[in-house]
Amino acid sequence: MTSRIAREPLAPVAQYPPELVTHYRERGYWTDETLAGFVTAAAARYPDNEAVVGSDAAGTQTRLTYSELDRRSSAVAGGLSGLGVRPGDRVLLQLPNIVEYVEALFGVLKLGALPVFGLPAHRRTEIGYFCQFADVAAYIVADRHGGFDYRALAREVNEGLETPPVVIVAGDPEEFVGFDSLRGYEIPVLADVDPLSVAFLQLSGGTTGVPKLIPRTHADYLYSVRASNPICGVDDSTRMLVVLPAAHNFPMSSPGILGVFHAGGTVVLAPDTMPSTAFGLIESERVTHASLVPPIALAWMAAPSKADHDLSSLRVLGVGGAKFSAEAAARVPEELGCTLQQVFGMAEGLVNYTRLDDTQELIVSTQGRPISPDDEVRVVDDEGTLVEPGTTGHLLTRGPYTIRGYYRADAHNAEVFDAEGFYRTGDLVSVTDTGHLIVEGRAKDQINRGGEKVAAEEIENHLLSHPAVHDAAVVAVPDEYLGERTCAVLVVAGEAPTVGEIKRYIRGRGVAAYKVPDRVEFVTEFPVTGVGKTSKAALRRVLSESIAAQTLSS
Ligand code: OOB
Repeated sequence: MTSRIAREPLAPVAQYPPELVTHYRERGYWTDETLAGFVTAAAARYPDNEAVVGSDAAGTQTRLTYSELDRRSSAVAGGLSGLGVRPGDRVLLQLPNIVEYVEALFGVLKLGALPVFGLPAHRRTEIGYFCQFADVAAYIVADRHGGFDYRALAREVNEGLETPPVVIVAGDPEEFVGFDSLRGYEIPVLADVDPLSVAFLQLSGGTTGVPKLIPRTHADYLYSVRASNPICGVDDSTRMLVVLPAAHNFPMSSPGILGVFHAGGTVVLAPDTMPSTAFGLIESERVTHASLVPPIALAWMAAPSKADHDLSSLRVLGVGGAKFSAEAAARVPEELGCTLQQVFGMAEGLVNYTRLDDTQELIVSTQGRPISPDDEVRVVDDEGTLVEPGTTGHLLTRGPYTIRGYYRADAHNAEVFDAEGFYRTGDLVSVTDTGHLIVEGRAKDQINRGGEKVAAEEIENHLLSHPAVHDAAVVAVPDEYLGERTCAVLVVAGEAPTVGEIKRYIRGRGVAAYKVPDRVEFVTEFPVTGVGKTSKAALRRVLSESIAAQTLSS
């Protein structure tokens, strides 16, 4: 079909020390299971169980058994191979929660190619960067979603690339390759994949000017998935509603889609995040599990339509990605009739869960404890000295499913991984005497906007490219619903642009909508620290005081 463009081999990634590889294998954490063989193995165990229920790109409600998913994903692998995609190549997925997402994911993995997980919200700047940085061979999108045309995005991205990927479109492909046309193929054998090799590149929340890519191996990731299942009560009777964008680490693996598929349960894909959509699906599909970020959990609890639906099948509600207030957490069992499970995880690895049989006090007031007995957690002060138990400090971690380095990021890796391989998470935590972590705050320069992460530096760089902006600082301001929103504080030269102009300008830079500053404030100068650097802590303080004053007076 298309002539093959030779792609760069995957760059080398930081390895786990050999003695730990042996240890993790001996403990049975790391096995020979791979994501390439994952669906075929599940189909052998549960051929006729329902694997996935959801809309396809055309909006048709679709149900696939494990055998059907196995067959369809093999066809995708064969079709990709026919397009010239080879094992080891990177394939960027940017799909909403439609059944083609799961078919595409496992198709890419079966071929031994590496998914790169884009989010539906990403735009020209992010997608162009991933394509270039990971030398992406194929880019899979839906035709339209949420009123946005992804074919137009693909055209724009490809124009800026020297070796553009082949674009595959679920739905109406226009001039691109139709996802449906891949379905005529067969892949005769599964790729022979090393379980210790990199399976995919996941996106980091990021703290730097450009997002970092996270290389996860088959063995490390599947360990976290298998070990999550019993902690979350996932088995073959599980019917899990996926409301968050499916490519996020949380709905993918904690325990997520992969956990459910490993156990032979059913994934129910929600086409949007509206509470009424979710409630309708919980009732009609007898959903047992769901994973949400705090704002959506709050919206579920507040939605009047709750009373119109039978939610009695719901057993476990996982909430994570951002801090869930103890006050809201306490209301979950009463208001939604299920057990709350707090989840504090990161795409880099470490995932903590409150246990289903923890006391109500622990479930409400902590963010859980690590999955693995071999997850090492250190809490240190600013000088790197271990703090007394119960005291707040910086969370460092290493373990059997936490990465040792980002993809192609040596300088950054030298900063965020210490000499012993511990990852500096940037989170401030305290640890209870039961080993549960409480997230107390954050030291990293990031805004957690209801679970979506925004790297301050990335947006500051965009702001600084505006001719009237002399200096820029992006900080979090408290928000009742999202927890935090972004505020751009600007020092301008000459006549100040309007707030609307600044927002339009950032949008025009081709970034995801959730990164566009919610507020814009103008100042004449920034407060500085003792060493003359902009003091974001002082800025945040001033802003939250002025917002509180505005709220009081309004
Ligand atoms: C999840 O992953 P990421 O990579 O989008 O973000 C990780 C960061 C953490 O370092 C922390 O700052 C924050 O998100 N976070 C939480 C939290 N869960 C994540 N902060 C407070 N309370 C929580 N419960 O967000 C993620 C990955 C896997 C499972 C769950 C969440």
